[in-house]
This record gives sequence, C-alpha cells and structure tokens, in this order.
Amino acid sequence: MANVSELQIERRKFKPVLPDVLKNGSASIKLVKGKATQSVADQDEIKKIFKNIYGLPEVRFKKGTNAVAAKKAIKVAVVLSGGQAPGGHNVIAGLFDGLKEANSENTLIGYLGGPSGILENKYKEISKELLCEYRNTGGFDFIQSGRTKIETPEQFSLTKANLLTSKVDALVVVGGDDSNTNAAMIAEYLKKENLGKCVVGVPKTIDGDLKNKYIETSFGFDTATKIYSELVGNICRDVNSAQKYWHFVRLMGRSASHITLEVGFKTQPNIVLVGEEILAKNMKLAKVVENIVDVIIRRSQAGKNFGVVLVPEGLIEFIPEMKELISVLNDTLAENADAVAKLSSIRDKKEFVCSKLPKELSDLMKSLPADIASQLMLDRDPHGNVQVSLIETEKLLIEMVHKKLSELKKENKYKGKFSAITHFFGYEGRCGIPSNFDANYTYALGYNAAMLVINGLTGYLSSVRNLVKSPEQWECGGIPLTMMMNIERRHGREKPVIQKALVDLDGKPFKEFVKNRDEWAVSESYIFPGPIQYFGPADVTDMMTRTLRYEQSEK
Ligand code: FBP
Repeated sequence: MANVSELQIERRKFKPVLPDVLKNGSASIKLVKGKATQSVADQDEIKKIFKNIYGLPEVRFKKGTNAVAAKKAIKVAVVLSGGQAPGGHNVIAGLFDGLKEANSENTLIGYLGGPSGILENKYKEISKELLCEYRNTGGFDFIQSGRTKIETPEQFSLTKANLLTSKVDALVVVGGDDSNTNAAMIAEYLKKENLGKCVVGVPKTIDGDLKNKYIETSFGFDTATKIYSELVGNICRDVNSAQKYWHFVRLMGRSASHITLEVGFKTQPNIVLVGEEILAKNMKLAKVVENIVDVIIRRSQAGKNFGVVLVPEGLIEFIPEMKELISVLNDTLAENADAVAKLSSIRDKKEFVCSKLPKELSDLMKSLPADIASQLMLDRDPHGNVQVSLIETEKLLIEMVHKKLSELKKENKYKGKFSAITHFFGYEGRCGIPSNFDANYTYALGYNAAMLVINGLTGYLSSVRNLVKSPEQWECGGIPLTMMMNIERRHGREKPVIQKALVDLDGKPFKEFVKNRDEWAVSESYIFPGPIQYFGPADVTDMMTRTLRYEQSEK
C-alpha cells in the first residue's frame, strides 16, 4: 500500500482484545449445545423451506476441553456482502488468526466483490503479510463487497461446484439481514446435498437492525453513528453560531431509525423523526409536516429562526400512504418488469406505472414532486428493497414545510423566516476507521466464527454478547439463522427472511428519547461530540452507543 496516513500506521499496532473464553486455543474451548430452537414467526413455513437446518440448538463456548477442534486442516472462504460497515477487515483478521491458531495448516481465501465472487470463483488467498495492511482499517477494499443474491437452482449448483473445485470446507458470510438470509439458503442447500460443508454468518450492518436477544448489535453501527454524530454536532454548532438556517439532515439506516435515534442522543437536535413512531401513530405526511411546522413556529416566536432536524432515510416507507404506494409499486414493477424495461424515459415509465395503480395511489404519485416520484420508481435491490438511500425525503419535507409556512404567513399566523439547507449523511460513515468497540467486536466475531466452523457447525450466526462489559468478559457462541426468520413480501412474493429489528417503541432508548424531545425542540441543548478518539482516556475511546447502554440496562 503506497500512501498510508500517520493514523493508520499507529492504528495497525492496535491489538484487539480477545474475550477470555476464546483465549488459549481451540482445544480449550468447549462447545455447549442448548435447546432446539424455533423461528420467531411463521414456524411451519420456515420449517418447510429449511428442512435440514431448521430447529438447530443455540451453542455457547465455555472454557473446557474440545477433542474435535482442528485435528484436520480446513480451508475456509470468507465473503463480504451488502453495504460496507467499519470493521469488516477485522472480521477477516479474527477469522484468520482463529483458524491459524487452531491449526497452522488451515487456510483462508476471500471471495472478491461479494457473493458474485462465489459464482465466478474469483478469490484471493489471504496471507499474514497481505492482511497486515488491513488490520484495524475501515472499508471492505481488501476483497470488496456486492449485493448479488444467490437464489436460482443454477446459482446454487454453481456455488456447490465452485466450493468443491476450490476444496473449500466452510463459507463465512459477513452480511446484514438479507445476506444472512442468503447464507441460510446456501447452508440449507449444501446440507441437503450432504457435502459436509459449513456456512456461518457474521452480523454486519451500520443500520443496527440485525439484532435480537442474542445479537446485541451488528458491527459498524458504533463507528458509523460516531461519524454522523460528529458531523451533526458540527452542524448544530454552526446553527447556533449563525442562527439563520434550518438544517434538514437525512441519515442512512434503511428502514430502521436506530441510526437517527443514536445520533439524536449524541447531539440533541431540535427535531428527531422516528419512522417507527410515525407508522405506529398512523401519521399521514401532512401530520408529519404539521409537527415540524409546530416546532418551527414555536422557535420562531422565541426569535429563533434556526434549528436542526434529523430524518431517517427510511421515513418514506413508514408514512402510511407512502408505505401503501411503495408496496403496490413494488408488486406493479415486479409484475410488469419486462414492459417497464422497454420504456426508455422515466416519464414514460411513470405514466405506465400510474396507469396500473388504483386511482387513489395514482393521484398520490402524481401529486409528489417529480424527483421524488422518479426516485420511487428506481430499481429495487436484488433482495427486493426500495433503495431509500436514493430518495431525497428531506427535500420533500422542506418543500411541504415551506408551503405550509407560506399559507400560515398569509393568514398572519407566522411571521418568521424559513431558510433551509439539506444534507444526506450515509456513505460518509460506512468506511470509517473502526472505533475501539468495533475493532474489538469485529475481531471477536471473526475469531468466534472460526471456532464455529472448526466445530463443524452450519447454519449459524456468530454471536458475541454481554457487550456492555469489557471485551474480556464477552460471551461467545452461535445462533441458528432460522431462529431469526419470518415470512415477508419481497419482489411481489412471500419469502423467508431474517426479521429486521425496528426501533421498539416500548424499548428503553425510545422512551428515553420521548422524555427529552420537548426540551430539545425549544432550547439549544445541542451536544458536540467531536471526532472518534482512538487514543486517550478510556471514557472517550471505549464509549459504546447510547442505544446499547439503554437496551442492556433494561436487563
Ligand atoms: P446493508 O444492510 O447491506 O448493511 O447496507 C446498509 C446500507 O448502508 C443502508 O443504510 C443503505 O440504505 C444501503 O446500504 C445503501 O445501499 P448501496 O450501498 O447499495 O447504495
């Protein structure tokens, strides 16, 4: 690597802390099996689809002897799947070190460019020397990532053929809910084929929505929210200095509003929209706008024509009428894919699709600003998700707020000045240098994944928990992938998927937010968290997310 920053040189020396249970080698890590498990919902359907890997027991590692571990050398392949998240390289490092510690003859390859690398059999041998450049670094550039979904019978048999040709014994899929759903499908296929090959997942996504009782957080959430919080904090300070603009900041996170809520805690802006609350209260777009306008007017009456609004990127999918429109659009686009593909301009596509929609939804589509309507028509990703990162919801809100304020002005109910600026923070946070938390967590997840495959387990997600304690005390094990599944509608069809963890409105983080938001709305309670600190007092360098702290304090 030619150009390396001073920070990166220092950061390479960082030695992630391994949980005590994973220390001293695989032969001293005992595997303890729990009870058989069930999927979170739709048990009969999920069982039918995953006949061979359904109902597996949870497993935990404990100190003890393990005679099975690593007698025979194995070859493992790792693939990074979906959006980048800080710490991916440390998963590879932990995996590599865990495998080598168990048996120096074990080998690791990395499929290139995400799951398409499996299909094209494109990979890189991972060596200690190569890996050295990437330890504790952000990004996925060591082997890159991609969003290809392996789903057709041809793709499954190609996967099998390529794993056999390359003599791969186990595949580790580092991904979010969709990628790990895909991991479960590959595990099921390989198990059915009776090939003795393992598939293990690692919970990755900055969105923070791959979590449950056993997966306390996905990696990358900590670093990404710290980066966004620095940026939002800087905006809050600018707002407070210039006192002349309203900043509307859309934050990444796909459907769930976890990122927005966490950044809200860290910076305390005037308005934080939470998509899940909007859905639960069945708030129409007009009501969302009315609530924003209410705060703007209250602040304006106090002479404050400025403020900061946080908008989760998935908001659009939670507003009831938009949710319905998107859901019908998904089916309409899937059912008419060929006809839509033949039309060249977005205008023609829009007209064609509108002609297929029920009148009410067609009218709604036509009433939206042209850009937003076009953005709603963009291709779904291979897993059937609307690409919310490309929909400029903050602009839609500003336009509507502006309209409402102008009306109120005419009626003499508002005398202030509304000047708005937009931001979208998403890609800025996905490849940051991992925080100490993420550097330790990802290394442990990778090392733990090595222990799972060494023990011949398949259809599991690497689970490292007890995260509010110091890394030495973290608990390690595996959670059956099917345990987290339910049936959802994707691409116009019912599909098994890992259930997304949305913001729980009865959970501690949301309740904490509700306690504070009125104060944040009217005052300037802004917090300026500054950049991630990698060196210095532990209170600053090892600070974990407020979300995790609140959630774990419930127990
Ligand atoms: P994953 O769920 O794959 O981790 O991706 C998360 C994410 O960063 C979302 O927050 C965002 O909506 C999406 O990826 C953007 O996707 P893309 O990188 O394909 O533009």
